[in-house]
Amino acid sequence: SKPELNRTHTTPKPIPPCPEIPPGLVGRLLIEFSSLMSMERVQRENPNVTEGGKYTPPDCRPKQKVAIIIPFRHREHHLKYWLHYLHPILRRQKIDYGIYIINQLGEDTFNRAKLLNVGYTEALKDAEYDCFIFSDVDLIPMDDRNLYHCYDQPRHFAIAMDKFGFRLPYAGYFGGVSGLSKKQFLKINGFPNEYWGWGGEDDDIYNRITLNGMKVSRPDVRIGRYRMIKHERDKHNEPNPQRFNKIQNTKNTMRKDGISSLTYRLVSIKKYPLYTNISVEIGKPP
Ligand code: BGN
Repeated sequence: SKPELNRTHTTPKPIPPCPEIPPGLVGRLLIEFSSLMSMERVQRENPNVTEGGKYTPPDCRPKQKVAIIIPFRHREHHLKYWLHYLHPILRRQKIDYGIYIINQLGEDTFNRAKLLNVGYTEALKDAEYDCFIFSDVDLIPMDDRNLYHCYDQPRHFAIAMDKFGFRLPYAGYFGGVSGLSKKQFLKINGFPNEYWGWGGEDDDIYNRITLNGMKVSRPDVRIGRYRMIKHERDKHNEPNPQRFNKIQNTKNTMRKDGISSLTYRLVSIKKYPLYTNISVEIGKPP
């Protein structure tokens, strides 16, 4: 039999579960978008992120595996800042995560919620995620105590954005950054596929949550603060004139329109050092 000393040397240390509150958080962060940013710099800053934008804490076992889904088209400049700020935050938060950019190909009308459904589906083909965080590419949390994992109820993270004076714009707001467990997501049949153009899809998701007997969970208003990167209105994402009617009908549409009715054409999956890019054709409004 081997001597005791030798055995302690070769047996891997058991890794403890991650603590409820990560010890290395710093709290309020300085977020600005005026310094030059390059992907090479962000890569150099994040050598521990593995191919496709994956990370697992080396020193503890997280309870959840989190897919971060970003709907995307023509926002390369914003993506650099998002990766620059979020990778270090998520690392301090001890999150086991992967980053998925869901890129809508072509120039037909943008469809944020359908891209989020695609992200959910494609992330699950890649790994066994239990939690899905849906984030716009231009939203950066200003406090790392806003933990990017899932909660007992569907979570709204971006509750105090600079453009709304660091307050919720209305009680049922669910836009910007939100998170649902796999179970919560399936309970609402995912997100609507039929909101083409800007607005209303987040309100439809909020309706789905409350109509299915769940309640939105939110951080403290001092912690759920966000900076939005300023930008011009996107082309081919005009305000959807049907949105006012559609959000009145969630109860009748949610069972047929959702993850159960999702169709799209997968064109490519590319693994970059800091994220996975999934390019898809999702069609156009009827
Ligand atoms: C709301 C939009 C949301 C958007 C927020 C914040 C609609 C539906 C008809 C009222 N909802 O008014 O989609 O996230 O503003 O900009 O337009």
